[in-house]
Amino acid sequence: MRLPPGQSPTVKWPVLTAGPQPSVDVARWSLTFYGEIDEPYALRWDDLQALEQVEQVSDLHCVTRWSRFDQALGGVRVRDMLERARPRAAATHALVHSYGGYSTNLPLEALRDDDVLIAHRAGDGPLAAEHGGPARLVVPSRYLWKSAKWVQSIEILDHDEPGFWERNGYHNDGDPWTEQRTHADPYAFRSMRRRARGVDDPPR
Ligand SMILES: Nc1nc2c(c(=O)[nH]1)N[C@H]1C(S)=C(S)[C@@H](COP(=O)(O)O)O[C@H]1N2
Ligand SMILES: [Mo]
Repeated sequence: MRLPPGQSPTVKWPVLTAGPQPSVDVARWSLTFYGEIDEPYALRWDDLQALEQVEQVSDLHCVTRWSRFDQALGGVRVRDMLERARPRAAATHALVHSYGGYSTNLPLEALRDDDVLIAHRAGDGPLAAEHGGPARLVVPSRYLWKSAKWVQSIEILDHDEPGFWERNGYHNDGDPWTEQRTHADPYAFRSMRRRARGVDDPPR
């Protein structure tokens, strides 16, 4: 079974972008790792190209109910990049930031999956700008809002911190197979966030 519940296959690749599309020039592009790591670093475009490249074919599942099968992708495994950053013992999560201000959160474990890439190729060409080119995160195991386009930095944290859509009603985990589309209980989610800040809950 390749189609998660509540999804329909699509042949074309829709574009979903909240807000204006940032324009990102490879001459100025960089990807920075910072936070709860022993070796913060930044990659320029040539550095990314010099790393071990992988090619894979992935199924992509958007929370708006389309699934695109067999998308060819090329790029670098995030696991390899994380290894170089040497996350500290307390590190548990990442907040991924994009050019233009988008963000999304993931557990470090999810970023270490084999098929999680910083992708810069799609089909047989460079990743198109509207799909996040020059480079985007791809996390096939989660709904596609976790796959940040125009990726700029990966912040390693010792706690979980919701990103743009996770703060705006989407589920914190986004597993397509169990249809984790939206927060089943927004009050409980906001309560978790308040506790992280040491703030009391208002009455329900
Ligand atoms: N930077 C950025 N990344 C993003 C988004 C966005 O608005 N900005 N949208 C997300 C959402 S909701 C989806 S469904 C996918 C869509 O990717 P696509 O446009 O390549 O299909 O990108 C995700 N990554
Ligand atoms: Mo989406």
